[in-house]
Amino acid sequence: MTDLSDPTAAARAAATTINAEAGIEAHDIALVLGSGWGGAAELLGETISEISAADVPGFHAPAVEGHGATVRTIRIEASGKHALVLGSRTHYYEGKGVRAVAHGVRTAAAAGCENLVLTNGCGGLNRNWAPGTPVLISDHLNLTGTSPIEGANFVDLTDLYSPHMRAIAKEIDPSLDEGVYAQFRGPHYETPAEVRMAGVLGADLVGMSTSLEAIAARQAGLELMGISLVTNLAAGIQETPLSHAEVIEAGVAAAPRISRLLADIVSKL
Ligand code: 8IG
Repeated sequence: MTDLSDPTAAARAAATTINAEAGIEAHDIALVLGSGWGGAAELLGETISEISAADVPGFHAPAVEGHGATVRTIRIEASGKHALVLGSRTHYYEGKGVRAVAHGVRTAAAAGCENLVLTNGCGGLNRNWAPGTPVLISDHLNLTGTSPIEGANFVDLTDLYSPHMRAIAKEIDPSLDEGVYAQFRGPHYETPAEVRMAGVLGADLVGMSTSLEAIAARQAGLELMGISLVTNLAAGIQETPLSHAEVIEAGVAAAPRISRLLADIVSKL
């Protein structure tokens, strides 16, 4: 088990392993693939190397079934750039601490990436977003009560979700909606009252990842975008209780379309 007591050193160690495995000096773009997004990698180009996340210093085996577990390097066919595809993430609700949550993003920066695409599956507050609808993240509400940043580092979060990258995404699919993502701690889903609260606060999407990673990414100097797959209407917005099976099912059904969308966006970066 890699010691994360020095997060920068841990990220450097992981990046060294990944770059060496791929036989390249640096990667260009990192992708974190959340629920439903696993199919995008194949469409990007040729996989140069793939290792189990468990073999990369500081990474953990995924806690949730349906989340991939490899770290892959892909040569993007359209641009010749190298994508670092993180098929799993550590969620804050796993209780491993914020260093574990931020490690993937910090590793991406240490591996040379300048751009980052964070994907997730989440609940939607907008009734017009049927399960399977992709939504660009315009901003977030971090409701976890914590930060991945340690010490007196007052990191600015203006335009955290790159307007430039969002514009590229909307060029590819002009029908893409945008929304504010609220990260709850989880792992329980929200109560209907909490979903109403999030709505009053300005949230359009509710999830359990992404915000903390985005903050760590900004600190690391990455230009990032976030894109959510609405796999369910948030609690109380839909009539029936939420189930993880339903989440997986919506992801599977939407996979071809959102994989194509993500690959097209990344090809333009
Ligand atoms: I997938 O409705 C998925 N992840 N917090 N709420 C929260 N996280 C989620 C949800 C949801 N759906």
